[in-house]
Amino acid sequence: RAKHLATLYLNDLADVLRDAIDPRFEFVRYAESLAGSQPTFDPLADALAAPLNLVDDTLRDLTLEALARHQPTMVLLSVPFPGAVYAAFRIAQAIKAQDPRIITVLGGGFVNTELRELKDPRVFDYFDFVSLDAGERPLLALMEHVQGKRSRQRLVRTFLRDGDSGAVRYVNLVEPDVAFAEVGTPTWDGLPLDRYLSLLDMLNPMHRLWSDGRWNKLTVAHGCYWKKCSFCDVSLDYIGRYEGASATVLADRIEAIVQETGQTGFHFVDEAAPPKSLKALATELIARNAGISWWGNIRFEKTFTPELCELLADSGCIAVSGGLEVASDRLLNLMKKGVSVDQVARVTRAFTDAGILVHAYLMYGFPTQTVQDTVDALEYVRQLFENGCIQSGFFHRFACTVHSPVGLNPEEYGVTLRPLPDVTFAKNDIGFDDPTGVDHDALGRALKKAIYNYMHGIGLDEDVRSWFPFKVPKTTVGRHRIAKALSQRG
Ligand code: B12
Ligand code: SF4
Repeated sequence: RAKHLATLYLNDLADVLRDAIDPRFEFVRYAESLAGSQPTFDPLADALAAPLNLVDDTLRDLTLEALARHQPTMVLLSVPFPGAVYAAFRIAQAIKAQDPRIITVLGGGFVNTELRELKDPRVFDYFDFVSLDAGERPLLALMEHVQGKRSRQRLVRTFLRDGDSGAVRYVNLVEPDVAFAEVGTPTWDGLPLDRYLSLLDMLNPMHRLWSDGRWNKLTVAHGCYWKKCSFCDVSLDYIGRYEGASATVLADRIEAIVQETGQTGFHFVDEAAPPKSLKALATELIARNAGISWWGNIRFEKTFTPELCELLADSGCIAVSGGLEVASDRLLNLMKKGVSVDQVARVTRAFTDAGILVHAYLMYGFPTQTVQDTVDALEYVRQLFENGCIQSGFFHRFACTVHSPVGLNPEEYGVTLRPLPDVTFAKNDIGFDDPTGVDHDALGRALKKAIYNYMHGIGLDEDVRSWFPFKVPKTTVGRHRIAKALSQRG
């Protein structure tokens, strides 16, 4: 509670910064709208041309301090989300103003997702190179280029500005990526690990895992072994290219990280950690008596038997999150999730019984979703809480992206895409029309209110219609449907 109150106090300070200095200020998602799905670089260019405010000034001072300390010849900036982009460009701007000879390179999840059709040469006033997808091979090629051992034409998955025409070029000499088993162990060497903010703005235990305290980050595999869900960016390398590593390699990485950081908490940042690898890893961790705690994303698939959940718990698993998406068998089928609501109930209950916290990612507004589907999905969610299957959840509004099966083949999902303007910068979300014509915003507000209360154990025995401020149909789901599914546990 003390930490929560301290976080609220920090949030008040953020309000002061927002009102007095920079209306875009946030601890996370800073100036996110300048970058996310922004077809042109104009908004970001305007923001970067504005005089530095107090926050920008502070960032510039920190950048210059780091330059003085490390004297780099090349600086790599990683932008995972749109909310990290503005700061990355401000850092690059400060570097180039200080010493234009320092080579700056941009990469990371945002770039991999949104900048695949980059055409605006102004980006290269800040960055010399922009790299797509897994960074190891492109970076090795770039280093050889910098050392004069490789021409610009032979770079790997790299955007650059052509010296003669000034136009943006994408160079991709096809070379195999470094295998996941060979990429090595992540390092945090030199970072002030004790000085990151630990925030606790929501008392929900899963939200707490995301923001409070520090977890070593590691992936169990590269990509997703399922790669079928129709709302997911399965056409992108970080989902679509699946590669694993042996339990010995993973456990060696874990031991090396514990040794370096002195910290034993791990967040496996896979989109969906593969159950077979988790089983092998858990067995190895127990054999080595590794003494770590870990959590991560999974698919709620039937391979996670009660016995496997017990094994994972014994190896240090404290929480899992996974997609139940729209709790409706018709829609789970349409989205090719490969799970049913009953199966999710049994799997989540097995995790809970093993003492592992379960968070469900939920979705609304999927193509063809009706008001009845939404009411029924909420009834399922209510029963999952009531039956001790899940302890935490969040409803996200479905967003169609250009890289997902829905965005690529909208007709298969009964929707039509709205045309996009010419894209020279970021491309990701795309508007669509669903003939169902449901007001998902209004329904979404009710869903969010309901789940917030369920997480606090409130309103679990009320009719789900009571959360909606307007008339909705009665649920068609039997009142004891989940209890029945659980009793059929084999
Ligand atoms: C873990 C994760 C989170 C965690 C982060 C916890 C943490 N503190 O680390 C949590 C749950 C908090 C989170 C939150 C969000 N996330 Co997230 N997250 C991920 C996820 C699954 C893994 C990231 C990761 O660590 N990968 C492992 C590392 C090793 O890979 P990597 O960072 O991509 O790096 C490789 C390459 O990109 C490249 N590379 C990286 N940087 C650089 C730099 C240079 C110079 C070079 C050459 C190469 C290079 O080399 C690396 C090694 O190959 C990714 C998807 C994914 N699979 O990557 C989404 C992802 C980054 N998240 C995404 C989103 C949208 C969000 C949210 C906005 C979701 C939301 N609506 O709330 C929030 C943002 C929160 C915020 N602060 O703004 C999107 C971003 C897409 C976009 N449009 O930009 C991604 C790509 C997933 C997706 N498609 O939806 N996320
Ligand atoms: S949503 Fe998750 S399980 Fe489905 S394809 Fe994407 S990463 Fe894999």
